Amino acid sequence: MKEFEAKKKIIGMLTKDKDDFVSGEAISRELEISRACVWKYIGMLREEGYQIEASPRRGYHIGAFPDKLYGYELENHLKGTLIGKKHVHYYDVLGSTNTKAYELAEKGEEEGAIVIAEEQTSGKGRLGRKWFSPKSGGIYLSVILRPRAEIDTLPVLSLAAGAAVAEAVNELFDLDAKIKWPNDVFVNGKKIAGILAEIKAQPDKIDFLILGLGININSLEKELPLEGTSLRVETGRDIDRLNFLKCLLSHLDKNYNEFKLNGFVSLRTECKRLSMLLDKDVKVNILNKVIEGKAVDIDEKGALMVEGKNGKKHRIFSGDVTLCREKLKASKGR
Ligand code: BT5
Repeated sequence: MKEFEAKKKIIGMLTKDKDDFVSGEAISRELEISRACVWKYIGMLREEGYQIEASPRRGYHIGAFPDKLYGYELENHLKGTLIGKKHVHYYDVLGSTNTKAYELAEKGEEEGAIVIAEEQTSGKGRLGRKWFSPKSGGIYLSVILRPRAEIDTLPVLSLAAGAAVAEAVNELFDLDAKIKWPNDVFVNGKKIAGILAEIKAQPDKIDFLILGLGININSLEKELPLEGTSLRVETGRDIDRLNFLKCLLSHLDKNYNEFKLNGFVSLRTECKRLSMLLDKDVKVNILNKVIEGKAVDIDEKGALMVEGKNGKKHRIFSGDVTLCREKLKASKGR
């Protein structure tokens, strides 16, 4: 049995009834491994930070969990059926989880596999920008997807991922997270998460899509750029990252399923409900062009519709958006 599977099963047995002890014999029987092997895995888990008490007569009991996203706890606690259910690739440090996921996908890793790192040394944003990824401050996650869909339908998956982050924040906390088209999640006017989708495709077929999510969880203000915030900063308390990850993966799985079944139809309604831009005056930077106007819709392909002062409607597929209110605030601050 592979090491990850064995540890996952042991944690599963020890957390079934957290107050109970589980005998070494029961674990050895269930996993079909020797008692010595059970002892070896328990030792490894302890080294990874799990507090596991051993009593000669009663067996093993789990006391405390480390603040690490190893992923052993995921399979049994996720509501969804695909994302994060099977393969979790965990790293203490990576350059970028998206780059690692891309490499794994090229080698054939399955849809639904996830890559998680405690820290990224070259976390990527869009267009060569950087993503601040302080150690254990956030969740740095990439999901491998292999959608059977037309390539022009894929941009909505970034929106669906942003919606999943906002849904998880709003489910677990008394906060009002909003999505900012095309790939940001905001809380109280500051950026709490960003999404980076990367695609490998042939003219007639999508090989895979890597959906990268960076969410600021316990990062401190001083570890983030001025425009960023974290759940800890907004709630004033330490957040259980594993609990948030479970909730996030469940929403991500739900939204991806919805995409596979019905495309962007009901996801569009949800994205519009969560949007912080609709009905607001915005300025959109698209490469060397700037469009100003009111954000009036997110259309059926996920494009942002902006109505200019002259009534002309612009259909925007990518770009950086600022709220005109933000511009005012920024200029007042100077
Ligand atoms: C994004 O790009 O927002 C996409 C971020 C995706 C990060 C994840 S982490 C897991 C996976 N692996 C990766 O290597 N990346 C993905 P963009 O819209 O271009 O925004 C980047 C801008 O956000 C930067 O230029 C900063 O202004 C700001 N920023 C950087 N780090 C931030 C942070 N931790 N919190 C808030 N804002 C940040």
